[in-house]
Amino acid sequence: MVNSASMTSILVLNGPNLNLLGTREPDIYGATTLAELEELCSGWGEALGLAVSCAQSNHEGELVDALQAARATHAGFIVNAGAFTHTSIALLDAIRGVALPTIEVHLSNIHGREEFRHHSYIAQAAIGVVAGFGIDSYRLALEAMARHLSSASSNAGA
Ligand code: CA2
Repeated sequence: MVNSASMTSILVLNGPNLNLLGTREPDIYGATTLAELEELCSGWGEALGLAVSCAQSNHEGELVDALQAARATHAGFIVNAGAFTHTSIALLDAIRGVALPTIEVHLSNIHGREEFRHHSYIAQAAIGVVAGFGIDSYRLALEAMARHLSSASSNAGA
């Protein structure tokens, strides 16, 4: 049993329509529901020494609020902003403003899809992007976050 009080907290934030995961378009987004994905993220995080909390909203302002509110209690963000990835300067500004390490994730390979999905505003503020591996994109992002945070802390004061 890991003591979550001693673990680094990470917020996994999902944007619009991701509450529909597992219910439609399984050919693109897979058959795993959002609740199942959140449970998996908690388990993957725990194995990496990360306490994962999860949130989802269909509303741009609520996503901005969630990022700002998490600043005091979290060490980094894994963000799938859904379609707001391609449109939202507000989310870009929020991630820049909060200034915590952020990894952008996508279930699908946005670069292999329609042209309008190729550009991401979020990517400009992210330390990295993982896309195209279905729910494994989140697992890979959590692994990358754990490595990033541990190398950042071992370099602190160097
Ligand atoms: O591939 C991803 O993770 C996306 O962020 C998903 C967004 C899309 O707009 C981005 O371009 C790429 C769409 C999320 C919609 O999720 C649904 C899930 C199940 C059924 C319908 C929509």
